[in-house]
Amino acid sequence: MDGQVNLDDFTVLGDSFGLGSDQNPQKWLQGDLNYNALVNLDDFTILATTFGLGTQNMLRPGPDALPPLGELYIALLDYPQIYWEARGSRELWAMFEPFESINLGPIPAMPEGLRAIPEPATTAAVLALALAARRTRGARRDARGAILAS
Ligand SMILES: [Ca+2]
Repeated sequence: MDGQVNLDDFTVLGDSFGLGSDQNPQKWLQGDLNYNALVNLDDFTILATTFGLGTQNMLRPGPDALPPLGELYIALLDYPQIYWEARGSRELWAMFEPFESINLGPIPAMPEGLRAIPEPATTAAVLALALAARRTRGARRDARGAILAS
């Protein structure tokens, strides 16, 4: 973090990603770019948005030169957690999608934690809706039954 946003900053953020709590607040120097003590996708979004500003792309000169975000995309492939969280954000991912299509490296496997979360949550939500619907139907039938009985 030296005034230029570059791959060193991403590495720092990547190594702190997911860390931070009230007891263990992360610092700006550790990648907490929005000063909320946590290092998460919000911080990565800030980094990605400002990535390459104030610097020339010196990483890969010549015909293979990529824009800075392309270099960030390649670095991202080594951080599955950030990669998959970033993919989950449509706005953020729009910045990286062009690089995904030119096959710059193997896509990391989705981390266990991320794979486990969405599906049971969806299943639970569907079940809750189904139960609520059944309860509503049951209640209506009861009410009608009560009217008929009286
Ligand atoms: Ca933060």
